[in-house]
Amino acid sequence: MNRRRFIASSAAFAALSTLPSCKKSGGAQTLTIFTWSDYLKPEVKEKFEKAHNCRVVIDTFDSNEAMLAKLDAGASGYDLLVPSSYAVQALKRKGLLQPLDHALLPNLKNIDATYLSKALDPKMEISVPYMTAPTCLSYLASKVSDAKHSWTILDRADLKGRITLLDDMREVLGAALKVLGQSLNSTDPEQLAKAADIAIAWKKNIAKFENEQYKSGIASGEFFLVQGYAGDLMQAADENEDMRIFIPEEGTAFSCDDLCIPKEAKNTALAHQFIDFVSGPEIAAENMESIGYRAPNSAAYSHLTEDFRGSEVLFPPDAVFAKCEPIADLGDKLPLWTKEWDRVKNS
Ligand code: SPD
Repeated sequence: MNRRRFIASSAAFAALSTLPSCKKSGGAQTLTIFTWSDYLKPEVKEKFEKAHNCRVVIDTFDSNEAMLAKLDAGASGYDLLVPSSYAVQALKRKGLLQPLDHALLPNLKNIDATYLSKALDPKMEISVPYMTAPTCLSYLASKVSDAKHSWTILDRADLKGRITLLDDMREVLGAALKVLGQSLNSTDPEQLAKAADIAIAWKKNIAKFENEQYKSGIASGEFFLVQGYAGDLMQAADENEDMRIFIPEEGTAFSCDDLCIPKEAKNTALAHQFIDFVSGPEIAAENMESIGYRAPNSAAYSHLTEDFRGSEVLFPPDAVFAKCEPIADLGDKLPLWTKEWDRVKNS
C-alpha cells in the first residue's frame, strides 16, 4: 500500500510541530490539535496549512484515558481533539465541548449514513467521525509457528517476553471479555473479575503494557506478537513484510475516533475549516491510504485503491464484523473497571 513511512518520520513530524507559530512570524493563525500519533498524513497537514495560511501544531496522547486525565487536570490551548466516540461522550458530560456549526461544514454530507445510524452522536452535534479501525493482534510469521487467530494466542508461554499488550484497560479487559464470549462493554462484576484473571495470566507472558513502541518493536523484530491498532500495525508492516495482522476470531473493538472542538478553543472557525477539509472525498481518501485507517466517508470510497478496499482488516467480512463492537462510555460504572484493571497492573 502507498503509505508514508510514519515510524521513521514521527520525530521529524514532532520537530515540525515545535516551530514558532505564524502568529509570531507572519500573523497567521495556529490550529493546535490534541490527537493520537501518526494520525494525519504530513502532506495533508501541509495542504491545509497552505490553503488556510496557518500553522498546524500537533500534540499527542496515547490513550483516551491519558487525554481525559490531561484535560481534567486543566490542560488548555487546544482547538481540536480527536478522542474515540466513548471519550467524546465523557467530555460532553463534563461540559468540555462546544456544539458544531453545520453551516461551516458542507462536507458533512459525505459522512457514511450507515455508520452514523449506529454512531453515539448520529446527528454530529458535537463530533464528526474521523477514522475507524479494529484493534488487532500482529505477529512475525517467521517467529510464531501455528499462529491461532485468537486472543488465546496470548497464553503461549513460548512467546514469553516477546509480547506487548496495550496499556489500556478498555482494550485488554475488553479482549479478555471477548474470550469469555461477553460484550467488551460488560459492567457485570463477575465477568469483569474473570476477565481480569485472564489478563493477569497474559501479563505473565508479556514484556510490557505500552501504546507506542510496539510499532517499531515488532517492525524491528524485538517483539514477536503485539496488540495494536490496525492502521499503526499497517504502517509498521510497511517496514517488515514478515508481519501478519489479524482480527481475533472472538471479535474485537472496532473504534471510531472523532473530531470535536473544546469549549475553550481559541480558533473555532479554523477548527471547523480543518474538520471540513479532512472530510472532503479526495483528502479523506489520501489520508486513509497513508495512515492505514478507514474514514466513514461514503464520498471517499470511490477514490480508494483496490488494494486498500481489499483489506480484510479495515473492511472485514460481515461475519467477522458482526463479532466486533465499538467501545461504549461506562458512565458511573467506570470504577468497576478501574478496580479490576488496578488488580491486573498490581499483580
Ligand atoms: N495512531 C492512531 C491510533 C488510533 C487509535 N484509535 C483509538 C482506539 C481506541 N481504543
